[in-house]
Amino acid sequence: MEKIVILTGAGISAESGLGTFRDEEGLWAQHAIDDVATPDGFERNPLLVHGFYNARRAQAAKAKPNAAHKALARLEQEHRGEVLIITQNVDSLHEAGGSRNVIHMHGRLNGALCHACEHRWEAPLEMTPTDQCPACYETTTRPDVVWFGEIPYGMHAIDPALAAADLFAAIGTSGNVFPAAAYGQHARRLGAHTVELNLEPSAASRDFKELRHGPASEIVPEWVEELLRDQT
Ligand code: BV8
Repeated sequence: MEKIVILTGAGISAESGLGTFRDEEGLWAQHAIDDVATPDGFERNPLLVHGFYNARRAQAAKAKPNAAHKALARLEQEHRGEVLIITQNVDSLHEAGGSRNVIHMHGRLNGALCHACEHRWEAPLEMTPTDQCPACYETTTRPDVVWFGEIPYGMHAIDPALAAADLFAAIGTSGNVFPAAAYGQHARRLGAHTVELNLEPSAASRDFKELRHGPASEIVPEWVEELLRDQT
């Protein structure tokens, strides 16, 4: 398996203490998606949305990568071919776990963006609606994340990577958010072997040839161990 492409979602960071979205006590249970993860929601109430992201930024700052993040970094280091992680997560636990080749398709909690001049910088722990953009001084700053209705980042790199993949894995994602939720079906149609590693079957399980269910911190290291053993 030369080229390995791995899509990750909130489930890979669950055991690091970061909330998922759709589990019963998940982030969306406490906040309406429309209010905190859409441009209109931000327009309506920037203080509420900054508060939502400030709380997650503070939580993410204390979180540590778990055995699943570290196993994927080991795979990138020891696998002979290329390993690319496409993450829907806005935390930086893949990088903290040692992964280098990571695309944050839904943006990053630690990123800040100016709506007026498109300048990007490392976000402070707390962002407020009156922050000034360091480049144009407008008070049009926002978290550099991709909200519903906005175009995900990295599409120019993601599509060719899916086409070239020999192995596509989805880890810790419920398969509810597009375009990521269609990547398994897409990669399979383009010839990749597909595997889903998740706590339980997802909405996209039928797209995957191989299903491995259980906590990521257990099943991901096992899976990586097998991949590296088979390559010798
Ligand atoms: C787009 C922001 C066009 C950052 C997020 C109607 C109107 C408008 C749009 C649409 C529409 N219908 C469909 C769409 C498209 C829309 C969409 O998909 N809507 C859904 C709700 C139907 N998508 C968009 O708008 C996207 N943009 O389509 O632009 C376009 C597209 C392509 C090309 C050109 C143009 C933008 C989507 C991005 C939205 N932003 N977040 C943030 O706040 O974090 S989405 C949000 O959900 C997060 O990014 C999150 O990553 C993502 C997906 O959730 P998951 O990661 O899967 O997390 P979830 O909780 O759902 O699942 C966790 C899983 O882990 C579970 O299965 C659980 O069992 C498992 N798990 C739990 N614990 C463990 C575990 N697994 C293993 N171990 C454990 N311990």
